[in-house]
Amino acid sequence: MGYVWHIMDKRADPLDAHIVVSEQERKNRALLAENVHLGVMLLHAKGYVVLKGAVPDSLVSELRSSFKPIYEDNVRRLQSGLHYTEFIGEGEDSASVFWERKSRFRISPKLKGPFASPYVLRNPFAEPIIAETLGSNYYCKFVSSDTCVKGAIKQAPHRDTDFYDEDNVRGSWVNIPIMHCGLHNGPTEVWPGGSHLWRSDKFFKFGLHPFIQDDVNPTVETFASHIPSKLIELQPGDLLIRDPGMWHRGTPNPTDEPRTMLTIGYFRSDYYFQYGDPLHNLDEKLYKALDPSTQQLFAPFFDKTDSRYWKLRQTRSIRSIADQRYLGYPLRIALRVADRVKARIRTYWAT
Ligand SMILES: O=C(O)CCC(=O)C(=O)O
Repeated sequence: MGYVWHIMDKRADPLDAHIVVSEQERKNRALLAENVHLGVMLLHAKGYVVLKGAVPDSLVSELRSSFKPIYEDNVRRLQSGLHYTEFIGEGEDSASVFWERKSRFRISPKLKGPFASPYVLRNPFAEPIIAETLGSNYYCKFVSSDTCVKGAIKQAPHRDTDFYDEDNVRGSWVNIPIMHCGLHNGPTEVWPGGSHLWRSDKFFKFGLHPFIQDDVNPTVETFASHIPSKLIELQPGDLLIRDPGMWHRGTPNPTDEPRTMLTIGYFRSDYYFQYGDPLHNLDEKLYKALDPSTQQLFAPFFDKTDSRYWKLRQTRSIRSIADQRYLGYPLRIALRVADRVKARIRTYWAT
């Protein structure tokens, strides 16, 4: 078989076996067919796949140096009290939109400079794997990032999307480390091998709700402790594709240096994911300046004839009220109550 494996020695953990993009594949900007097939099957069966050498070193350096002042500016805004981040809030002229919870920053950069590179937005090596998984007309709902700083807690194991309860997965996440995201600085822990394909009925019946991120979730934690997990190490140049349904969590970063990876969310064209806002990344001008291959990923949000255009604006209107610190309070309470009622109804139907 022509697969290229990255195995340190014969006793190595198979979960450390990744697809290494060869020199020739890099030159052709395309994976060999057998690596595409392997990538699709790993994403399908294991829940994630790592492509090594999928992002040029020079681009990673540029991403890192461009991200640094954005992060520092956000920290300044946070420390000065100018930015109320439980709900997103936005500085109009800013290079990003962000929120922070328990020492984890979610920063959505504007898509210009290195952040607009096709290697970031529609990576040529990830593209055929995602297209096979989601259908070739998949779209991008957000380009965000996960920056974990000292003080962050170990998150509860969680899914980023609801149970599928059907045959199709609905999305794929791409993580691009802009630095060494190793075992030393808060690696992502994953529950590989099918957790994304688990169905909801027993979970709801027994009160296991795997949707809490930045807090504890003892029932889910106990359950997850009986199932093998893996801490994922990512080097600059690596690209991780993962199923947002795969159970995972962020872990603490004990170092003084913030750990950042970009997180990009893609979805099947027939599924609308509520979270994420491409207008945090793009306005009309930035959208028009995108490379045509990447522009298409965001087209639903700039085309008035597409229902996703209107759904996004409707969500934005509700959020603009909810985001107001005092005036939005009743609406925030109502939304939380609605979530709880929904969870109760699901538990009721599952029992
Ligand atoms: O930062 C990480 O390693 C993962 C964060 C995460 O899983 C999340 O916030 O959903």
